[in-house]
Amino acid sequence: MRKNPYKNKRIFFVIPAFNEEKSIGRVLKELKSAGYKNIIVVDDCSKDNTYDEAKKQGVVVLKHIINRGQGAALRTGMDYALRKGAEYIVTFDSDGQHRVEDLPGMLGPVIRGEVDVTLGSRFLRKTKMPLSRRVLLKGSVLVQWLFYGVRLSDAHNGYRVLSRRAAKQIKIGSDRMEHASEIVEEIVKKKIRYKEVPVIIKYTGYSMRKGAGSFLGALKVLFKMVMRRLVH
Ligand SMILES: Nc1nc2c(ncn2[C@@H]2O[C@H](COP(=O)(O)OP(=O)(O)OP(=O)(O)O)[C@@H](O)[C@H]2O)c(=O)[nH]1
Ligand SMILES: [Mg+2]
Repeated sequence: MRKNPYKNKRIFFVIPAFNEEKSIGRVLKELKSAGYKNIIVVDDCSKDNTYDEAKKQGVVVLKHIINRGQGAALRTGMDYALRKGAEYIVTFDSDGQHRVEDLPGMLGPVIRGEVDVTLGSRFLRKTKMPLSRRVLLKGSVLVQWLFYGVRLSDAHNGYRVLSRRAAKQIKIGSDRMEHASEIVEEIVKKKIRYKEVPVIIKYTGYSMRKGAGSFLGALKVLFKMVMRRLVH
């Protein structure tokens, strides 16, 4: 496990969580044992024990009283982190797919002031992933390129680091999964300096069984991305 090399920086984690009682405890333990302190979980009205499991780890747990979606949860967590004086904000998943080992690589370019945002990319390194995911993710990359004019290697990766300045500039209006393309759109529109950083996303039986997983769900996100572009 790589320890936090930036102990003197105010790094805040915003972790959206929906029905992740099985994984949230382990994710939080790993972050804490690597020396990361300011952790905010946003429980989006989970039906299971996500809230209690997160609370047990002694981190801040915010709760939505209805399920509002991952985009809305990020907004809640980021607003809170900014109010608490965050210098850097990391958005990190609660289902165990993101690796703590990738944090120094993600944080470095922002902390050194080279860019204001780093976006994790699972396509800059050879990554094992199910074919259905590869096809859908590449579909989003294509939609983002054709409809938004932004050419990234990965379009829907929840692993990001934002400087305080970038976090203040980026407005997330989409409550659900479309927020990922909206964030990229905001970065480009507001000319925020960014860089993609290779990360490994872990695909496990657990991650595949739940979540945005369904093919239909992913197609819906793609459709909404296109529609958003057509009406804006
Ligand atoms: N707050 C909140 N979090 C959510 C919601 N849906 C998903 N999440 C969280 O957002 C993160 C990513 O969601 P996933 O469903 O795993 O999406 P993904 O990783 O892009 O897609 P997969 O490849 O299917 O895992 C996880 O930490 C989820 O717990 C939601 O409605 N509200
Ligand atoms: Mg996931």
